Amino acid sequence: MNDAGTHTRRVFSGVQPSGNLHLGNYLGAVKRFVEMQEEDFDTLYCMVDLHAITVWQDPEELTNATRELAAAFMACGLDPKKSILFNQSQVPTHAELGWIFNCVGRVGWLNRMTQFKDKAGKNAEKMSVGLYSYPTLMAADILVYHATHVPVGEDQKQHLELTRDIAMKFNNDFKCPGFFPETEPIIEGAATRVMSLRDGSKKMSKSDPSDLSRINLIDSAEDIAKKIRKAKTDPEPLPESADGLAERPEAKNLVGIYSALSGQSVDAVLGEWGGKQFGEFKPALADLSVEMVAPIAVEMNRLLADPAEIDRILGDGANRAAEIAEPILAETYKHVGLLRSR
Ligand code: AQP
Repeated sequence: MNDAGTHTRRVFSGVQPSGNLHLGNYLGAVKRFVEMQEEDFDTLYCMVDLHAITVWQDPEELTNATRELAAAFMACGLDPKKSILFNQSQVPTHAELGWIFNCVGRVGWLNRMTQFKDKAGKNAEKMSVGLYSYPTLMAADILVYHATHVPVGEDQKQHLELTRDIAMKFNNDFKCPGFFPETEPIIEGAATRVMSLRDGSKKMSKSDPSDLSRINLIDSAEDIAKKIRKAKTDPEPLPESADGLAERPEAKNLVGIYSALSGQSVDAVLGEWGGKQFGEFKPALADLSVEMVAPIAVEMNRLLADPAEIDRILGDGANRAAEIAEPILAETYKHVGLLRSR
């Protein structure tokens, strides 16, 4: 808490280093991270590697993916001088508070989480315990900094509601009103739910087996253009207004991407493109996507040429993050009654 007795305006958000960052992560989350870095907030952005290992990760690839994600963050505009950039496993307080929250959260609450059901499908029995308790660790990631605001895509809304439930239960159980803040989700990225380019009913995702389903930020200009050209569409021309997109998920997705990348409203995009065929619209979308996304890969490759510098930035970020988190964890232990004598 600050001198005024309120929580410092602090942003925390994380992305899993579980594969290439894609356009959905960028438009749903990272673009907003960059804007919030320039606003009146302390900002912490984390590569949540402990979340990534809730499903199998090849160890060498995980290390590389963590550096790639750090490079992607910086190439998108996150500045380690303005924001704290770090990977989760270097700050052990996340896991320590996560355990306490495993004891505060209820099994019934976790049973309602749709992301676990989506990821586990019919194989719930074979999933790791970590995947099931993912949301309690996510609550710890946020609350170990007393973060007040969390920018995320729409798919994370339910996890943030759980974070608030855990904060409130902790504050009630241990009679410490206001100790953990009621964190506010910021679901207002340029496009909060970008869908797969191959199936407009599925979200664009790192783990989709088809690389054609997503635009990776590391993709070359040629690949970006090819993926837009091959994106699934329907045979109708684009409608004149947003209502006409209601039953057309693929068209809605491509128009949404155009709108987010150009900064124009969906109605403005349809004002220009309504009545035209995808044969005309797709080349324009490909050009716009290449213009906006391809420079990110160029900068990422430049940063990745010096992995030692990336490691230095993450180490420095972890030290700065730990300075905020450790006193909050120490106070949490006191509330719970856990003895600390050293
Ligand atoms: N398709 C999307 N549209 C908008 N926002 C999205 N986000 C993810 N996909 C979309 C947002 O990106 C942030 C980081 O996500 P994450 O990597 O931590 O986890 P995720 O949501 O599980 O992402 P993926 O791509 O779907 O990864 P896999 O396939 O590994 O599960 C979050 O703020 C998320 O909302």
